[in-house]
Amino acid sequence: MAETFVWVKRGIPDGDYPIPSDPVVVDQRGCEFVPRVAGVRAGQPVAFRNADETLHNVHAVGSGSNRFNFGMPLTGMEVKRQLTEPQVMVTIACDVHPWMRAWLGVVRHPFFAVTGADGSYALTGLPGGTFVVEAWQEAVGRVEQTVTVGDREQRTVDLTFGQ
Ligand SMILES: [Cu+2]
Repeated sequence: MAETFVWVKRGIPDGDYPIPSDPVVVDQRGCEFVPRVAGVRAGQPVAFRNADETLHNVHAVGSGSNRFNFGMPLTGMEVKRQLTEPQVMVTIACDVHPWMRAWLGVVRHPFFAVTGADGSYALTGLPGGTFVVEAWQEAVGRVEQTVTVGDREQRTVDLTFGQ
């Protein structure tokens, strides 16, 4: 299933995982958010852009500092914000166009991915250990699976959503 957010929900050791300074870009284009689903590190900048010749806003419906709302009145404008609290997922809405939705997975570590058109994903660089891997998809919800991986071992984890 495409546009599914996959992340390691439990088992990642506490530690200092460097946060990229490059922003994750979320565009408003053709009255849709592009991309619709993305992952971002807690504290990493998110660049919200408006490519349309119409008014949008960005309404983040998260907890704590992941809750904000600002207008995007100008074509080509960009506003950078940080979502600082780990939270999977934070809904991003445009109140002008109720169908516009995006979802950001805000994670304290770098072990997350969004599935491609073929439904595949890859989580790389994990240390060995036992992890809970969770998948979230907007229409069908969440599923999780526990997996044990050795150092430098490759494992395939197929996550199947129930009916
Ligand atoms: Cu809009």
